[in-house]
Amino acid sequence: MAETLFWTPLLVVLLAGLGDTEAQQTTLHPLVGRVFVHTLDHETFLSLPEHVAVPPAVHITYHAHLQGHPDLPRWLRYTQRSPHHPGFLYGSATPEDRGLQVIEVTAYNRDSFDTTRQRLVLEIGDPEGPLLPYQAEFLVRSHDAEEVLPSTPASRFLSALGGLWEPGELQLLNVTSALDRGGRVPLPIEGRKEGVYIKVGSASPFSTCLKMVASPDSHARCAQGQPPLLSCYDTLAPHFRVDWCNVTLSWPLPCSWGPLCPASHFLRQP
Ligand SMILES: *[C@@H]1O[C@H](CO)[C@@H](O)[C@H](O)[C@H]1NC(C)=O
Ligand SMILES: CC(=O)N[C@H]1CO[C@H](CO)[C@@H](O)[C@@H]1O
Repeated sequence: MAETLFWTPLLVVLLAGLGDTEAQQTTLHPLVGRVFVHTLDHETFLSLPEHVAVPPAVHITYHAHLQGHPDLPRWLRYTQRSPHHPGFLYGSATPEDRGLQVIEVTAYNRDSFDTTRQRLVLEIGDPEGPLLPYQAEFLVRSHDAEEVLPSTPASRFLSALGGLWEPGELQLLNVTSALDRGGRVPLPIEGRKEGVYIKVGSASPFSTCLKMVASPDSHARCAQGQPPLLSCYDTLAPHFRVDWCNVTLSWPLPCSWGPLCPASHFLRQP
């Protein structure tokens, strides 16, 4: 009896396969200048009956492109750790992307060779709420992009970062794999990560500590291989290993922080 119970879900999976030939359609609402993450879950594409778990051995890969084009729109990237893992579409839409974009996703079952299609209708609009003029980008060396895209690690990063800002809400603006900025793929034997850039924005000003770590003095120390001027407790450690030599701040106003004002080449307007 126990055996029957064990095998039934597997059988259902084999029969269901990636059966749906009609493309499913989902509407999503990315916001201009805010990070957008859409998870391509195996569940969604397997069209399993309810309460049937995805067998751990299922291999699925995805291909996504803008309708009528071979590639994704420039702002949107695709990543997947392995065919066992979910895929992610992520990025930060620019003002030119406002409006409708239709993304076609094809899932390939690597075991059964079945394919399933899904259409994602992206209605890209402007965010509501206050402007976020204070923006900072961090290089997190301990993680790959896929590891910070799910909502739990992302909000964990934001709440840990809260200690380095004047109180106020922080929002995720952009996530970029260090590989997309010229980083190198680490050798697997090194057990190291590719690294990920995380851009955060707030309506509240930076803490003095954050201004100091991004100051020309701090960058000069880094350039000489010395530790940066981190005057506060690293609230992100040990979970997130931030490279404090690679913090970039941007804000819309002329800098009035005197010696803490970044050198002009570090100043980037949002
Ligand atoms: C997000 O990051 C990517 C990669 O660094 C960059 O090309 C893009 O302009 C950024 N988008 C926004 C809205 O900042
Ligand atoms: C990926 C990386 O390490 N980027 C930069 C981090 O900051 C140092 C010092 O400013 C630069 O030398 C790196 O290129």
